[in-house]
Amino acid sequence: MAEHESLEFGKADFVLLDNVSMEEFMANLKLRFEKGRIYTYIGEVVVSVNPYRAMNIYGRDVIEQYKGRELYERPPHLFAIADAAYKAMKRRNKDTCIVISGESGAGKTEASKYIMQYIAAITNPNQRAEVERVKNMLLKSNCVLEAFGNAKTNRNDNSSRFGKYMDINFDFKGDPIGGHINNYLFSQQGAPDSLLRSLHIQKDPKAYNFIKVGGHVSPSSLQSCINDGADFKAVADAMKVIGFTGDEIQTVYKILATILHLGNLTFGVDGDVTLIENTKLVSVIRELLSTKEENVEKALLYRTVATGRDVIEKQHTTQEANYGRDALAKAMYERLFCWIVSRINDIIEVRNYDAKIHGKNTVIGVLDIYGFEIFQNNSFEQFCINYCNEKLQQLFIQLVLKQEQDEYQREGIPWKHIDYFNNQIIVDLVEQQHKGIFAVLDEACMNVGKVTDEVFLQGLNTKLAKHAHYTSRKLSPTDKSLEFDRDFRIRHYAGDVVYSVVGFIDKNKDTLFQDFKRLLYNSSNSVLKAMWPEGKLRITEVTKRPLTAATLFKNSMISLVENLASKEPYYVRCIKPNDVKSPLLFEHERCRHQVEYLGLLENVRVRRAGFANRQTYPRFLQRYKMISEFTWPNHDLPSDKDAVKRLLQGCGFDHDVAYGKTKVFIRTPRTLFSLEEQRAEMVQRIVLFLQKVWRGTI
Ligand code: AD9
Ligand code: MG
Repeated sequence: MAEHESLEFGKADFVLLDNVSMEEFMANLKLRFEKGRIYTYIGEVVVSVNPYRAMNIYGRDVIEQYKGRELYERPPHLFAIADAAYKAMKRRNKDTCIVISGESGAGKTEASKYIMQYIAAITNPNQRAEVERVKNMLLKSNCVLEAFGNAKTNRNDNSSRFGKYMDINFDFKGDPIGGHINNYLFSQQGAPDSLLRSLHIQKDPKAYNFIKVGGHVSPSSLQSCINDGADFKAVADAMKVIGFTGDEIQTVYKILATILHLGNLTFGVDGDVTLIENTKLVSVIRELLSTKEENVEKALLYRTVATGRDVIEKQHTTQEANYGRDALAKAMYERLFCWIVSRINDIIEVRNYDAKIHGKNTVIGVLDIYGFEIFQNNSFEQFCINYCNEKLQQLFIQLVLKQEQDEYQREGIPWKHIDYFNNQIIVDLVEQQHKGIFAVLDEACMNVGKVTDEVFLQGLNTKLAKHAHYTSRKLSPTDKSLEFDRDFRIRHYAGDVVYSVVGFIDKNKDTLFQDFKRLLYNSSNSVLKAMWPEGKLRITEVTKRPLTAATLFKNSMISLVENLASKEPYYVRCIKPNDVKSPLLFEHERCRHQVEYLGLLENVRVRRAGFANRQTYPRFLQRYKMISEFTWPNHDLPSDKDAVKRLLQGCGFDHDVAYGKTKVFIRTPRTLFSLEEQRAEMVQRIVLFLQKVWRGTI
């Protein structure tokens, strides 16, 4: 129950709805959005609706209002959640995490930035230089990652093309002393074009003049081909501040330039010989990569294959050469991004060993990850994203229920089981060994002989024919939603999604020819070389297949969830109100759909089935003592618990509450509501009384 919020703005907590129905939920969400109240609670979960306009609610003054306060004392806000996570960490010495979810453009990244800003603002009151340095680096690293990892898409002008989890480490004083970033990138995401767009580099050949042949790339000339030049300058500066060396920054430019040139490279044929049409570009690329010219050409036109003990060179067809070139550009960009993340991690890692060994070192994690996606055409990427959301939903179910249960247990309150849909069955459908979808996909990729998407689909149909959450065109031929033979459908917790198998095999395999890895490893540029350690292996030494994209993703999701599960979670659920970035438009159906698949109604129900509100006895008294003669202005009962009992009995609410060891639990929101109303009335009376005293009329 938040202060300073009147009903004119709707209910600040969905738990307070008269009836938990979709209609009431939506009406409240809409009303609040229209009144500029973009945040609403479900207990301790923040539901946020993207306002698509600058809100004057993130300033220093607002930060001050939330600092050290309890959740319900102020209007719902991200700062309140950030503060709750920070307080829990500091007071109870617990690792906490903030999980931000929602679909593309819903406001996750913005939310994560406000949360970081809040934490930066409330820590280090003594202005310790070392802590300021760490804070600065953490904030700057965000800027660099965004520059390389975000792109303009049709859904979001600044879309994160990677999921990000950032741990911030705090010392015993509660000041940040370091951090660590994990990124969740798809091995096969995006074409080089879109990756380049992410840097605002135009694909206009005229813009390529910035590279002076000779390998020197000057930042200022690079800028001239960047739409938003100042952005890139800021990024280079940020990299310098974080601690990237001059050589490293130069190499970053060179890699970006190489990717640009690769995009311009074309292949042709002469008889049965495949050749590069614009050979001048090969020299440029050679310069940029500090390798030998013939090696570049060879890697682009041939692949080395080991047949038994023999090693032969096989010429690419033009199609293969095109494919190889694109794979190289993608792989270079991905590797660059991952390298940047790992360099940032080296730099922001907790260095203060004293703090590590002697002091307590606790963590707040912030997860900004892609939400559930249903597109017109859903492919491997959507499949992974939606699997990720199944994992997070599973965690949410476990933790929300577990947390409630733990708290009731701790406080000695009887607990009654709540029914909910457990999506473990879908998680298993995807990740189970041998018969899960990822396993079937990996198996199909290992096939000798025919490796096609169709073979994969057949595998699914055989292994999963009876699974309640899986079907396909073959298994349900009359189903209208399955339009094509290539379609299969998963019944996700958030709804049905039809996927097309086209591209699954390709996207799952590491498609980069070994020759490129060796080429890059053999560069005399030590920074570049270090990015490609696997290029060290000779062709005959490459025995293991690299892990598939599905396996890598699955492993990273499993460890992410393990990590989150070890922490106390706080949730931010972001909703996108419309598809046209309008601050005014609340598209009902669009929002309803999100509320549905984020499981928000279920969330409200779980929350209400237990106790809507809980407060420690002293806190409760502080807030409501004026409504009872037994407690105002002070009570003379043996304990605060007795006083709270007396107060609630006096108001006739005794039947609706449970008394725990340290907290009072209020079952229905209505009770809390009445208490609030009575309180407001008393406050009003007291104010009037004081005014009279003041004016001397009493
Ligand atoms: V994606 O999955 O990375 O494509 P996000 O991260 O959910 O997506 P983002 O935070 O980038 O979305 O928000 C999209 C845009 O909405 C921003 O660029 C802002 O223009 C706008 N936005 C989001 N949140 C706020 C806010 N609290 N105040 C004002 C906002 N504008
Ligand atoms: Mg984002």
